[in-house]
Amino acid sequence: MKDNLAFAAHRADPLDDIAANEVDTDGAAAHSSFLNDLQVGLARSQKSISPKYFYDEQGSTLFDRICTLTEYYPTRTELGILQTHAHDMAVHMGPHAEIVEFGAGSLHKVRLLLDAMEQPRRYIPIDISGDYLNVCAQSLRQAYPSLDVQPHIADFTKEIVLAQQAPALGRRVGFFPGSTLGNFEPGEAFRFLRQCARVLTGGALLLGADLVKSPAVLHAAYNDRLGVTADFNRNILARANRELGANFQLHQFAHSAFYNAAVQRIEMHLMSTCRQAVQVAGNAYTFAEGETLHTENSYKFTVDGLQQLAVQAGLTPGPVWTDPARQFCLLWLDAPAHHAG
Ligand code: AVJ
Repeated sequence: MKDNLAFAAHRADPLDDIAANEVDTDGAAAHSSFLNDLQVGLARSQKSISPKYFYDEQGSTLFDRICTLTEYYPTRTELGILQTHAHDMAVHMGPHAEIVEFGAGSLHKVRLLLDAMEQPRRYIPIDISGDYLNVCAQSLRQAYPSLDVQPHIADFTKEIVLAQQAPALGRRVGFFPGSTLGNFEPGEAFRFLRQCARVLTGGALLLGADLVKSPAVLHAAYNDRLGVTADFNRNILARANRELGANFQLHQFAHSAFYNAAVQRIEMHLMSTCRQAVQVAGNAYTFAEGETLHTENSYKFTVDGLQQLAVQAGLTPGPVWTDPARQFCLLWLDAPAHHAG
């Protein structure tokens, strides 16, 4: 397993992070971890930065545009699966369930579940981007006046701390759509699922995952003709300029996205088109011509592979919902009530 890539930067020992009660709840902490992670990432031989920093307000807006692109099949495919099978999913959740969503996006997907559920009790969207989260939560409250909406500003790649679920009310169901799990390295995905088994004890996880498919389809999805994905990729540099006073010359970094079939993932990079130096908070970093900053991995999955990983993490596979072309899937994973730890 590679450990020099996205998400590795901010944890010396990922297992310790699971135990630590460390949650970013204010902008200052988020700011300093971006600066620290960027400086650490730029000092590596393969320069890298975690894709979680894509999502400031402008990055979130660009991502919402990606989701509407013809080439980007995952969002509409997952929405189609949710539309077709929401009732079935809601039956598995049972009455008075609460939904914990990891990485709340536009909140569009959860509405499909809420509309099908029998008296949903509470909705807890967890996201690192507090401003965006609060705007989205407010609109959801207006649409569902009787729903208890409790946004939780946190970095769920580090640690999830939630109040214990009151017993006998309804199940707690985790919702992790969009194949965001694909941003994790395999070991991190395992630890995340194990954490879900703990936080969701007695409930379940509804997990969306993008499936392995033709490299041409994958390539097009991350190299759209309008260049929105390129803008999204470069926004991480624009954000560093805005927030950290860095001086990245955006036009001197080319968008590069390709499918690495050996490890079943899309890799996104920003490639320096010339030899150049960049300043970040008083430090200079040089890029050779053609050198890249690795910004994202997006792993693709098989249903079998994911279910095996889930079992190892203490979850019990249930139904699988997919589209006719089997491009994307949603997995039901029960979190047994007597999970140790
Ligand atoms: C949000 C991680 C699922 O990997 O497809 C979209 C992010 N990056 N286009 C993905 C993304 C480039 C997306 N995930």
